[in-house]
Amino acid sequence: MVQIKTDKTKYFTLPPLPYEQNALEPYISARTLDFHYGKHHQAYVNKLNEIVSGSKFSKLKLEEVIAKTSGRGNQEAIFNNAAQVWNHTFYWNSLTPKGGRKPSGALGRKIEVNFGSYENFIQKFTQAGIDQFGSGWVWLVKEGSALKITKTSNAESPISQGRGTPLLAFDVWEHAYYLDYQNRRNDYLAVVLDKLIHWNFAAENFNQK
Ligand code: MN3
Repeated sequence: MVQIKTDKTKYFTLPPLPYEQNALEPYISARTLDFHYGKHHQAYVNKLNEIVSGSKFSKLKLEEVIAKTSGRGNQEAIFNNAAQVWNHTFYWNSLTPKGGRKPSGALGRKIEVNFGSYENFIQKFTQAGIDQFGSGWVWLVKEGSALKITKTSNAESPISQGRGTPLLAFDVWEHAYYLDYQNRRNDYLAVVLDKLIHWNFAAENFNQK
């Protein structure tokens, strides 16, 4: 699981990208990362710091802020920004310029058993991304002994909903793909699943307890 560092003076900080901004080209451009990481992700961090300033939430870990504000209507702004900080960090770690291989080991076998084949998994995951109406996320999750593909809206995630351990996150907000793929969310899903998935990161999450 990703640990997000906290800086006591700023409460929450933007974690460094795990690769260079142009490392995911030509599949995700440096320009997209400049906006998506440098502007959108940074803005969630900035907004979160602004609205928790002086409150009890400024002393908590990011995961605790998410847990304590999830489903509380009056804490919606704190929840949305905290959850989006967490979700994006998890998403950057779900991608790697060294993708393009199938998962191996225990996770590879589990995907074949659970979904019938790796190709079936890709087909179902892509369909979930296409079917997510509006802004949201698609996740590969371990829930009990099963793997599941989960869709969430806006800032929601499996951790905010208590629905298992996330293995991979996939951002399907328009800002994730519009500069490179315009309205073609299906092309973004197909290319990134084929070229950029960080299966070793998913396996680390899968192998936890
Ligand atoms: Mn995003």
